[in-house]
Amino acid sequence: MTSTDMTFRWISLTVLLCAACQKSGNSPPAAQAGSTGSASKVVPITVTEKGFEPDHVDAAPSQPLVLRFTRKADPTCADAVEVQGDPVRHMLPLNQAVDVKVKVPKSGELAFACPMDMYRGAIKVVGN
Ligand SMILES: [Cu+2]
Repeated sequence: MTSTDMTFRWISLTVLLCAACQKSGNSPPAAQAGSTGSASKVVPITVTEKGFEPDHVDAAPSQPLVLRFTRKADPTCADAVEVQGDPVRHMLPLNQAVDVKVKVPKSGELAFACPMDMYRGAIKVVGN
């Protein structure tokens, strides 16, 4: 009688645990399911008092790449970013992520910098 009682306790405990883990395990992937449709790799870059962090990004040759700049420093002269070969000056409002699509070359580097060219960074093409 005691062993039957124990078995029943174990079963109900297992059922309870399973229900709990299914609940917590299910919701996060569902929330993240709707990502961007493009296959571009997104690289977060933060603008701090020290400049761009990280200031070097590795990329595969001709890889579709998006630099997601978020400026955390204020004031800073890096309130905008210019990417080599891109005529657009991308303004960087404080604490707001700005996506900049870049054309990664087949080899070498692609530089980016603040408009005064004080803070610099570069995308390095690797694995060629
Ligand atoms: Cu500057």
